[in-house]
Amino acid sequence: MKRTLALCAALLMAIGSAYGAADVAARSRASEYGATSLAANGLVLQPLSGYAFTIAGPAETLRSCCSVEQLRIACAGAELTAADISAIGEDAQVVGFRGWRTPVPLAERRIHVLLASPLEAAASCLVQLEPAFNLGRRQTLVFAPPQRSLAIQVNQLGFHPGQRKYAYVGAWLGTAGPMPIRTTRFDVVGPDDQVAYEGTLILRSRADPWSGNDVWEADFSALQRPGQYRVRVAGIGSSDSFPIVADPYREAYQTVMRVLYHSRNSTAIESPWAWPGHERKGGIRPELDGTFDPRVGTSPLGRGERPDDRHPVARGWFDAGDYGQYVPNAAPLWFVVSLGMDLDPGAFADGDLGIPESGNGVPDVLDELDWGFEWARSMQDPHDGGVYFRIASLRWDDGLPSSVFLPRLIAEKTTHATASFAALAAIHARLLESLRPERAQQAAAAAEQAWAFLASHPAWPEEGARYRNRPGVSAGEYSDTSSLDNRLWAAAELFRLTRREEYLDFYEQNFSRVPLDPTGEVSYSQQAMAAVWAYLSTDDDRRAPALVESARRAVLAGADWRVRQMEAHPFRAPIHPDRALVGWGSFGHSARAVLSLAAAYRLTGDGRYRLAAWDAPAPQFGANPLALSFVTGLGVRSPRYPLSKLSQYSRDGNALPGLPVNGPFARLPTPWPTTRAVVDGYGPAAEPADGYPVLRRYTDARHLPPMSEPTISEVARIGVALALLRDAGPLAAATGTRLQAQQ
Ligand SMILES: [Ca+2]
Ligand SMILES: [Ca+2]
Repeated sequence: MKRTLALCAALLMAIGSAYGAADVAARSRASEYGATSLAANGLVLQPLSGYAFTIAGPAETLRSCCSVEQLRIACAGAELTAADISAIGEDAQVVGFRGWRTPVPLAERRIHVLLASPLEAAASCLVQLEPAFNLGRRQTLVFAPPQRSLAIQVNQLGFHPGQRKYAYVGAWLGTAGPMPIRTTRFDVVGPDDQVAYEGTLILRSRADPWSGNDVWEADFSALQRPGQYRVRVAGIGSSDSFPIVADPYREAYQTVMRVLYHSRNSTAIESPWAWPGHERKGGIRPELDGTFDPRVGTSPLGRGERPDDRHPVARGWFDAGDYGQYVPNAAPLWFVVSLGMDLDPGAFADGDLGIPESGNGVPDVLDELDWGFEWARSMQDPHDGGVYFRIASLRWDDGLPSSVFLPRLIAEKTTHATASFAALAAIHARLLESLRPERAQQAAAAAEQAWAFLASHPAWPEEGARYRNRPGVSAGEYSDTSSLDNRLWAAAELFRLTRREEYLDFYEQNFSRVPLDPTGEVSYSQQAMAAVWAYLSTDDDRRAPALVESARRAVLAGADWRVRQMEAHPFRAPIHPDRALVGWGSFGHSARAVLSLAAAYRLTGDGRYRLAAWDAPAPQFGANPLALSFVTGLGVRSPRYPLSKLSQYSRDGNALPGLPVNGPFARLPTPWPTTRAVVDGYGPAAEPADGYPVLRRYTDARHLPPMSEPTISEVARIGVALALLRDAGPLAAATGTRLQAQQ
């Protein structure tokens, strides 16, 4: 035993100094299971602190655990007894899948060991897993106190000097519960370990059901000097390194919004604009884009279009993991860019995205919208102004766009798509009015033609009903049981553009018929809050003062709700307090709350909204129990397997940077074997099913759309949110003095 230890001591000198890198390697290896395999008995030892560590390995070989005898641990040469070990816990989770066509779930078991007393910084332990573990032979792992610990979670993109700054300290040991935090002191250190700030940890939530952790908060808001820092806790380790810098989201804004360029149809994606490895030779072949689905001509809004007739469709962006393109789903992009322009026109510049249109005198974000508008216009029927709902393949696409070989089918016109189109075209006309007047006129005419179609045709699908695919079609249906909100938005935007009374009348006569949910996002189905913002932003004396006040109250109610949730949530997430509702990005897309908060700040000047807006992105970028950024390529560690064909089939198979994955999901829908396997894999003793902490229910695998599929509307929401947190923007007007005054 001692001889082995002496041998390993030398080894450890090398390993110890590289531990910061090693824990990242261990972490990324865990997410590589989907691509490689657990079959090699690849056990990973991940230190959580100086007194706790996790052994992770394939569930079929690493047996359920455990006694001290099975787990022989010798620290600094002395074998530990039961008295030296405070607790041993375990948990299990599906961490990925092997194979694509018939995916095999890869279940990982983790054994968590809590020592009674911490190791000295230079010490180490040898952990011997006996054959009883089903490993076939004795395995030896080395534990040393980590330099960087995932038990300290922080926004990995950093902080503006004037904003509030928090890190969170805590970890979960499975069945052994929260890892106890044995100190109440923390400091913040620079690259040379020089202490820049010292503070006291405050308990925010004990045995927190969201994370399983005891959540301790490290508040270092008072530290405002720009630099590169880590939060350090004695006995635990340090956080990831992060900057305090005037413009922490400059690069992130560009990276996220450039997803739109990479998602363009009908063009080669190439150097110098493409990310290396993400070049591709073209979009869908023009002759395939598109033909009418057999149902179009005979649908209630059809005019006898013949099956298989060609109707050329071009440009736009692929909506999500597949290559379908949907008008109501794209419409929120115009809302968020328009909102961003209302709140801070200076946040968007020509040249800021590095796209082919950089340098043409038009803000790049508007160039990008114009690529989308060209497509949306091609989805409008020039004969009557009605708008086809979507263009998509019969079955989910595979491979790159240029390898799609079946004609893409244009689906029926719907009232929902036509109204969403009228709204987006009206916005397009307004945004381009001074920059490209001819284009603006074209967009305005298209918007009004769509509106005229709505006025002269019955609603379809009828109010209360939703669009259903015909048998054999697997493209998205995007359930929306009302088009009235879509129409309300179109009316408000057309009024804002034209100031014509008929649009004002429609809005004012129908406002009370449309349910408002200020806490939700403007989406493919819920567009009432977009209508409200358009009405509120139209400076016109003819508006009814009571409806202006209603609109204002709705915007503020949305922001107030978010502020309240952030104050209550252990990780300051702007989300509903019911944990069962976590999903589809509600936690993973926390930055989107900036849009609501910035709008409220504009209306009131109340600094609470501005401070909350700066807090909002943190859970998305690492201040979460997994210490993981939920946007590919951003932060210290981020997902590698988004559901994105453009990623999967890129030159090296690497994730396209800037994709916001949905992240944790409380109750996965289980019509698929993959999601079923994940739900069944939480354990042990995960019954009732909610016993496994909600914010740990995330698997980085493209097989799980509810966790891993990004969409273009989410890209735009996050991108514009980050654009508003710019150095010179209104939200950044904070100085240290003002921050103090407003707390
Ligand atoms: Ca430009
Ligand atoms: Ca709707």
